Amino acid sequence: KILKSIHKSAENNKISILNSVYNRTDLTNVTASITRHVGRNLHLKNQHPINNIRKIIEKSLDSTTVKPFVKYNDFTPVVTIKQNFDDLGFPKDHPGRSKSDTYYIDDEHLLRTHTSAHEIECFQKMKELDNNGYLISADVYRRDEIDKSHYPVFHQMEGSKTWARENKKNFEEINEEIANMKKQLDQFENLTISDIDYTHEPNSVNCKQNHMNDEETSLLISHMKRSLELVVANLFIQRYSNKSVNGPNETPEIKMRWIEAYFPWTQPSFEIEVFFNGEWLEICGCGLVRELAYKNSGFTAESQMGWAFGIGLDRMAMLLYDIPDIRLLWSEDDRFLNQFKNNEGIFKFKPFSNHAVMSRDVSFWLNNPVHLNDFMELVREELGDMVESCSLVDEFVHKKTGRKSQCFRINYQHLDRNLTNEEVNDLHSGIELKLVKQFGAEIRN
Ligand code: FA5
Ligand code: MG
Repeated sequence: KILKSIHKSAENNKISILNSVYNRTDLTNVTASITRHVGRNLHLKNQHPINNIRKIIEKSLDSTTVKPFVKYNDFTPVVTIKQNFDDLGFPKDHPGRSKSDTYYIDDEHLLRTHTSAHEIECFQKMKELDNNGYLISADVYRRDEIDKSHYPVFHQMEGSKTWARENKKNFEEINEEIANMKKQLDQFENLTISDIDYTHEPNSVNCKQNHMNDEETSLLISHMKRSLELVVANLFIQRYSNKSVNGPNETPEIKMRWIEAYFPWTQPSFEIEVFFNGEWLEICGCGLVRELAYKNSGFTAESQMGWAFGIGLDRMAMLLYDIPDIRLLWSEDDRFLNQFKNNEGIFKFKPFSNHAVMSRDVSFWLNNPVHLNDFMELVREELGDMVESCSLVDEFVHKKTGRKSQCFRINYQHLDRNLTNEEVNDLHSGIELKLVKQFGAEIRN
């Protein structure tokens, strides 16, 4: 019996992901409900909406340039802290690094939180390949809340283009490509883009980089913006030209706008937003690659100039196909998958069921604070995809004891069938037990 328990605890101290085994440390917070998603690769799954979006974006970007972008679509999701954060210039106290936001495997490894984790290695490969553009698509992992548009695993596409600064020929090429893209953009009727003036005081957060002059900076910003405007236009035009989406006489306007942003490895940085169903949605971050990133890739100081972007594929898929719940993207149900058979275009998804949502609240006293994302993780671990959403509905501190009380509402819903009252009650008791065990919570009745 003792031997058995020793064996079990030794196993519990290890995590295995993609044929590698890691020893748990104090930093480890990745769970089985997360590692189960590794290897699903929805961005490469034939006739899947995420794969369709990836291909449309790849095609759009390849149309802007003579040499097609090099595609990297199967990088492992296990990366080092150095790759995901350090090499990209993330400050040591950046919130993205915290255990509440990121899935750590051990003291050195984590599940990448973005495709930018591969930027440095791609810059390095670029030198050997004699190609100045690449695209990466991959699964990424973030600890987050639970609702219809958030899932701890999603997919991003990253891309970048780089030129040597001293080669005058490159400037001709860039100008030609910009002119070509403008021509393509002009062909879209019903496209409105609102740009922002880029006139920044030196040394402001989003000013140009020191080693690049004004001409280089504005040329590259223009090349980047036109490339990404084309990507967005090519995605939305497919949706809007589909008569199943709109009435036969309607051609809605594609409206996008540029705003300023911040990323540690780009400067200046921007985001593109699209006006959709009455609101502005942020869909893509980008910027001019910082000198620091090229230097970390082994380039001579000040020799390179380029841009990079990252776009979320799941959110684009949900928007463009009208997919109402992000969990559906992971469904193996024929009623989901069959709608995408033999049609790689964009069309309106027909929801096939709306199984009952059953709500249960849980209230408890806590002696120590628990991060919201830790609560979400416990719920995910217990319920998997049987939770539609989960939120904190009430919170207060007892005046005398100083103890905190929290109340969470869990909305139970199975994607494929109705849950019974009994099932939900059992699941909910399971959550209560775990709260007591993991967080030392005291359930209030
Ligand atoms: C990034 O991840 C940067 N790596 C993007 C980048 C690349 C900037 C290269 C500059 C240069 P951000 O966290 O904003 O940035 O995510 C980028 C996109 O991923 C978002 O615009 C959004 O479309 C998508 N995204 C982010 N979080 C989620 C989420 N929880 N669920 C679904 N999609 C998400
Ligand atoms: Mg963002």
